[in-house]
Amino acid sequence: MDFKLVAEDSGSKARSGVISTDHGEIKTPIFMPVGTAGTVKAVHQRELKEDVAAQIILGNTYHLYLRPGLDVIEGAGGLHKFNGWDRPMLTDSGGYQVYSLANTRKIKEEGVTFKSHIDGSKHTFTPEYAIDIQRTIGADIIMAFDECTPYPCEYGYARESMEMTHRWLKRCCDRFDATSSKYGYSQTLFPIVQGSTYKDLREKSAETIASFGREGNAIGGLSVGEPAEMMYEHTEIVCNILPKDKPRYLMGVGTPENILECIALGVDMFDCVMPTRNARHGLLFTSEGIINIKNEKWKKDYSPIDEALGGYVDTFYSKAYLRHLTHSKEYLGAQIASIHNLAFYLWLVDEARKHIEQGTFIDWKNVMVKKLTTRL
Ligand code: PRF
Repeated sequence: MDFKLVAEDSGSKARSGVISTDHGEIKTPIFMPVGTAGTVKAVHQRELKEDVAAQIILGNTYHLYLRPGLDVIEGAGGLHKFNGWDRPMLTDSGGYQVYSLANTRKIKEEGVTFKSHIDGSKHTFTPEYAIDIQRTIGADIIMAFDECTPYPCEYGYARESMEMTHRWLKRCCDRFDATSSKYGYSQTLFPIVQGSTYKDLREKSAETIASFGREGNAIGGLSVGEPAEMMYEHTEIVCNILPKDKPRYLMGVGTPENILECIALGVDMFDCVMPTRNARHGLLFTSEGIINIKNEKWKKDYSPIDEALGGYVDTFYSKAYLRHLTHSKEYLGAQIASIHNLAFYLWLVDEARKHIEQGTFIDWKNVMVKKLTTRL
């Protein structure tokens, strides 16, 4: 993997760049649609390319390991071959899903033992095993195994957890460096900063993570219920320490507003279930503001969903039709809304990139944030 900075904004810490992987390039800042189980819910791979313009998608170690299982993915020749997505992919390590989804998990120095949310079966993820699994899944960018602390979190617990995450990182790196990719293209490992909402811990963690000298770095443990201002504060602390010449990935963030604010702080990569999950409930992010497509207001609004985006579903289908589909719980409603919300997120980060490169980012961002938080 390689990262080249293209432009830096003069009015903020925003930057644009290009990540190169064996499955192609990613222009940053970028949003990565979440494809938990090897599929971005309700969206075809072809639509992801043509209508959403996704450059990289995410998969989850926890889910893919439990179902379909490693033998199935390895038999296909890795996740790219299995799901037909031939552009870059990233997998999260399970170091978050285990805490948010699995039942009765036990965290020890050796690793985490948990019960599957699917059938209750018992499993253990160690840092080494999380790497082995991600070697088998075969994503281009894989994540270190960490503990994401809840919010709020007592200082003592946050410190001990962070220190364990750092020891786990050493074990992840050792395993990663002692093994190689299985499918003939290269993989890279990103470590994850933790430290809850404590400034000194965040600084310590960012310094420790940076000292590992990996090709990119991630920020975890945020957007877990803390106020947005607190998330920005800690993102800023960490971005000011993580090396400038490597991509920075803020995990699980966020709303369009969160993304723009964090781009201004120097974040390059984002992922979140929000655009797809909200879409399935009829909540749309548009270039004019937020829409609940179920509202009476749209019953006879035959205007396109979002003409400014210019894509197929946004110019072809009307709000009234999408409202009808959503009310009728039709699959096509979820599909159109998901494609729309993702296309909007990808449009937003692409606009951000253009404004960074034109030197107009901050003024544009301030206008956009107002617009995007308006409920129509
Ligand atoms: N760690 C990992 N994945 C994550 C997070 C984390 O802290 C978050 C926190 N927002 C989302 N996804 N491994």
